[in-house]
Amino acid sequence: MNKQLMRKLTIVAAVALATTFNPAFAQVKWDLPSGYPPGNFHTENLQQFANDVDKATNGKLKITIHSNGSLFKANEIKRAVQGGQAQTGEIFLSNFGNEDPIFALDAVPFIANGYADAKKLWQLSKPATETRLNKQGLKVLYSVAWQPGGIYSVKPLNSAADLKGSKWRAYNAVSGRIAELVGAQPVTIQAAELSQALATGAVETFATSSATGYDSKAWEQVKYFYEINMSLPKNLVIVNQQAFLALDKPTQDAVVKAAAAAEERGWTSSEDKNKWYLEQLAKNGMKVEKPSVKFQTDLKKIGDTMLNEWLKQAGADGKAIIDAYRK
Ligand code: PCA
Repeated sequence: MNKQLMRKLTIVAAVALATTFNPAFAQVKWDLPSGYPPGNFHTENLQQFANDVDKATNGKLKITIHSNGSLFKANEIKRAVQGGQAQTGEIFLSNFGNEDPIFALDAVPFIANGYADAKKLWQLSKPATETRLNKQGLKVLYSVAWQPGGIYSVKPLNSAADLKGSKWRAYNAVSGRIAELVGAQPVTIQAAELSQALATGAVETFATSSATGYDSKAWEQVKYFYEINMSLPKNLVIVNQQAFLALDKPTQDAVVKAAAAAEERGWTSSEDKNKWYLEQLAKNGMKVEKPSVKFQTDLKKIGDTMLNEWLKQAGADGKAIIDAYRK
């Protein structure tokens, strides 16, 4: 081989190496599993987040959303991100209340009454939540609340006693505890399987947001929605810390910036869309009603019991959050 050709080949090889292995050139791909359908407001927000990151990094970080539990089921996503099977993911925080009571706080009934309260509770519980997740190798990107939870039922409900014996869809420890306290039969089902569970009659009653009732076409089996304003539990978008730290600094900054925008946008859209979701339930033939005073009072008592239980489990950190929140 002559010297000139040799030099040319060396240059070609060097350029190839630089573009393949130099992190400044490499494109990074992240998978982002979520448990909710593509048209859900959380999922739309996730997609916008991914688009923003793509744009801000000139295509260097590509995030692919896998919605509706298609890559991992809702309650498996956290472990998948911890284990690095997915770099990032969206979790329903209170699904992990059995790992740590702090994760269950936003689902405990009647602590937060509306969006302003729920935001305040998040600001106050964020440091404790982040510390725990950091210890598990996770970083919080952003968090958005679901619409205030109400109770769906095949039959009309006038008091908590009417829930007794009904097949109650539970999806985490908190909703399971509600079932116990009202004497319902808990059946564990994630949102992606709710439509099917309703169709087969496996579920007659459940508590969730207007959005999930809409996503599940609840009206096909369920006639009643009671606006209980039970809680505004949150989804959290988390990332594996190692995957995050493997990004170059400008890309990390772009992710953090897009996440902050997504958090703001998500809370606004959650609140704005609540009315629309409720209208869709009514339009499709459901009775969307305020609960009777008796029903509301019964549930409030259950909420008090659950908050006391939570405070016992959550110890000093939990008490500090609630004290600050009540101030
Ligand atoms: N929808 C999800 C989580 C909370 C909510 O409002 C669900 O029902 O599974």
